[in-house]
Order: sequence, then C-alpha cells, then structure tokens
Amino acid sequence: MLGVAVVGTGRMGADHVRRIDEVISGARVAAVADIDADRAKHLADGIDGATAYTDPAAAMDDPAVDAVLIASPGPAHEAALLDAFARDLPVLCEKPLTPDAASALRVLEAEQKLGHRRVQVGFMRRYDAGYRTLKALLDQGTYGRPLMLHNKHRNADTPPGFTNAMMINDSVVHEIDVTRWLLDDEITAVRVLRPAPSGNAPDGLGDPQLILFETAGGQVVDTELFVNCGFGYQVSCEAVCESGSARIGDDHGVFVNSAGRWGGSITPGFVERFEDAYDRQVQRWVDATRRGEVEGPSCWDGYAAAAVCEAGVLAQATGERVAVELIERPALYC
Ligand code: ISE
Repeated sequence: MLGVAVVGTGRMGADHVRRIDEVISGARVAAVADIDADRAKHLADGIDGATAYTDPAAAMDDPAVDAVLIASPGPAHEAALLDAFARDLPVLCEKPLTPDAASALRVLEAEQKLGHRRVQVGFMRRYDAGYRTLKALLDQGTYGRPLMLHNKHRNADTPPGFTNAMMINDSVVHEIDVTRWLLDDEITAVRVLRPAPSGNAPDGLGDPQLILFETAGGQVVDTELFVNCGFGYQVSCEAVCESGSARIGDDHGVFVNSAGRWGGSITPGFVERFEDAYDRQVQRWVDATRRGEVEGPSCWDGYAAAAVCEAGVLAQATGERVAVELIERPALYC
C-alpha cells in the first residue's frame, strides 16, 4: 500500500484525498498538509491512520509517507517539489507545474540533478476517454496528417478575482497541453483575439477570447475560451486531418428523447466532466509508482506549458503574435 501525503487541501486537494480514500486501489492517505491547520486536521480526522501537518516538508518526513500529491496553489509548487526531490519521493503535481517558465526551469534542472524522473504533472485531460480515443486515432494516422485542431472550452462562470491572465494560465493551459500531446509537437507562437466582451463577463474580464497556436510542424490550433457562458462546462476538440476529421467532447452526459424533443445534458463543472479522467490519472500514478516507474506528463511538459502561457499572456495584453522561447529538450525528457 502506497502511503501518500496530500499537500494542499483546497478544492482539488480535498477531492484527491476522497479519491485516494474511496476510489483508488493500492494507496492510502498517510498525511495531509495545509497552512490552514483546522482544515488539515478536519480532513485527517476522517481518515484512519492519516496525520495532519501545516508544513509540507514535515508531512513528507512522516515515516508512513512514500509519495506526494501536490495540490497547493501554483506559487507554492516549486518549494514543495524541491522538498520532495530532497527526499527522492515520487510526486503527482497538479497543474501548473509552477506559475512561470523561470521557476519551471529551476524544477526541471533540480529533477535532472536527481538523474531520474520523479514527477507526473496533473494534466488530467490525457486520461479522459474521449481524448485518449482521439490521440489513438491521430497516432494511427487513420485520417492522414492532422492539419488543425478546433477546441472549445466553456465554464459556466468564474470564481471572484479571476483575471485575464488566469484565462490563459488556468484555463487555456489545458489546451496547450493537449495540443502538444495530440500533435506530438511544440507550440511556437501564440495570438489572442478579443471580441467585444459578453455583458455577463465580470468587470475587466475580456470574455470570450479566441486563442491561436502555431506548431513547429505548421499546424494551426484555435481555442474558443468562454469562461462565463452561464450554461455549464463544455470542453471539446476536433482534429481536422487530410482525409477526415474527428471530434470528441460533445456528448458527455445523458442523451434524452422525450415529449417531442431530443437533447443531452451539460456537466456543471470540470470536476464532474473530468471525474473519470482524475480517477484514472491518480490510479495510473499509484500503479506506476508501486512498480518503481514514472509515466505521464513530465516536468518538460510542465515547463513547455509555462513557456507557452507566458507568450499567451503577452499576446493577450499586446494583441501581437508572440513567439514561444524554449530551451533545448534535455536528454532526460527525450
Ligand atoms: C480550472 O482551473 C481548471 O483547471 C479547469 O480544468 C478549467 O476548465 C478551468 O477553466 C480552470 O479555471
């Protein structure tokens, strides 16, 4: 049984604690850490054998801990990752790896000093059944070479304080990762188009936005991001290839025929929409860790996403096409 320390017990952290406790096999919650001592204690009290801490490093030193799940806010990730590296513990780190490319690069360098991969980054869409089917189709080349992706990413609403930069760093970061993964290529430039904002957008938020990526292989990817659409959470992706196109994400939920009408349902939020993906992501991490292996999105993927986000935030602010600067991919991640 893998003893996991969950660092950060906000919305995602608490959900992962429940998941490890109730859904996943082969792991148990051995420790929880949160700067809010009461929140950590409350969670730990509900789980047999779990100890509450306020200091992530102290949780990692608990003898019952074999691995770490980091779900604290992004700015706290670098310190927690370096603490885990100092103890050579396997890590599942919620996205973003870190909030900017410079700190992601420091993490990348620290992991290389260990000489082996230790981190799986929580880009959970890679574990969604629809995205996995699409990835398999593209890898098999069933419809020829992919030329374009059309993404749709809609949230019902945003939490207070959600900013334009967060539209890129928190939301579009997922399309950045799936683009790189599905097309197996790097994003080289970003543009952001900003239509007149919806009357329902909070003050100062340019919502919706259209984000365009170019890849090294010459593909173009568009993402409609509309984070206050008001009617639910929708994520879809269509790959347009040389001799066909394939789309996933439209039919999530129940499809009903009744009273002379037909239609499906829309999930309220990302936790419901991607519940299976989160479960599969954590189970795969536990299984790989118990085999002594590391798989899934790497620190390189976290760093590349951070670099594209930086270019995206600049493109959003300036209206310009911004090129993405990446270091050469280190051997550990090839
Ligand atoms: C949120 O942080 C997420 O990670 C969701 O997956 C994303 O859809 C949402 O837009 C973000 O705010």
